[in-house]
Amino acid sequence: MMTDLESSMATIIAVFQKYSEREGDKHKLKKSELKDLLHDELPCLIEHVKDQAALDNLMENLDTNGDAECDFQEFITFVSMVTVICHEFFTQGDE
Ligand SMILES: [Ca+2]
Ligand SMILES: [Ca+2]
Repeated sequence: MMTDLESSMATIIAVFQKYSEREGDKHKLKKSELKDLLHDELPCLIEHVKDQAALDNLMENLDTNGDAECDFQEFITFVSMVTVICHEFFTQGDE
């Protein structure tokens, strides 16, 4: 029996793998896989990543080791950033 947090972490890993294993390196997201993931899993966010230039820019920012792919560590950094922004959004005005 997993806790909510444990199952959330397992879900993030499963979502990453679902897209990363589609093409090329099974453990990394190439740009087209990242695009599909954002499109299907973060539809609100993709509103801001409409054109190719915005996607290129996002990939460049995520790809901290410069191998032109997004590995799990780079992905989870991105997910935490987005989660922090969501948290701020939902808690603003509390104080
Ligand atoms: Ca891949
Ligand atoms: Ca990378």
